[in-house]
Amino acid sequence: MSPVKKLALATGNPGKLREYRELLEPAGFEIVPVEIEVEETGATYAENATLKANAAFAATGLPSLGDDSGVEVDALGGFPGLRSARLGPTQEERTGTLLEMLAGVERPWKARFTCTIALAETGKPVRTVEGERRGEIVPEWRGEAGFGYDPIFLVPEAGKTFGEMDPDEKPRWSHRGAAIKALLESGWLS
Ligand code: ITT
Repeated sequence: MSPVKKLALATGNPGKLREYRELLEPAGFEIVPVEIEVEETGATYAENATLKANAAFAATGLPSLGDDSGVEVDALGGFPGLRSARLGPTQEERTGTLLEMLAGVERPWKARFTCTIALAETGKPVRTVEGERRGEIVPEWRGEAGFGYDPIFLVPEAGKTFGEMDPDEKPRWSHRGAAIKALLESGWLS
């Protein structure tokens, strides 16, 4: 068996950390969480993911991942997008704010979730991969699994919100599952 390879992950979000562990540990990686305040000043998900990956790399010297994600609602012109973490002080308030903005807008509230992962490591430029999932926002909370906006994000093909999916089911449908798969298939981690 090849030795376990350590990967740092810059995140303060326990839900994200759980998903990286679930997908990358079986592939032979140990995820070392790095909780550092990174100001998300980038103009794109890739720039923010790069800021996070670079911060974890500076702190650990390990190959390091940064993840920047967001939900984009078609009827709101892609809002909140890059600002998904800033709609309120708690996730409950963020979800409430988004639903308030949509009140009165005709359904379905089509949306997409996107996840960009940056990899920073010694001697190489930072590289990024991306995953997305299209779906729709629903007005009531469904399910308690997952984190963030999961209970209000419906995957129509699955007939469930992310909040109603088991931990091993969400990645099969999710933006993050797709991005992590792309990262594994890139060969950059070998
Ligand atoms: P970091 O420390 O990794 O930056 P964060 O929660 O600030 O954690 P983002 O800026 O990427 O991360 O998150 C944007 C928002 O979107 C935030 O409210 C997240 O909870 C939410 N979010 C991200 N991925 C999600 C997912 O898979 N399901 C539901 N909500 C998600």
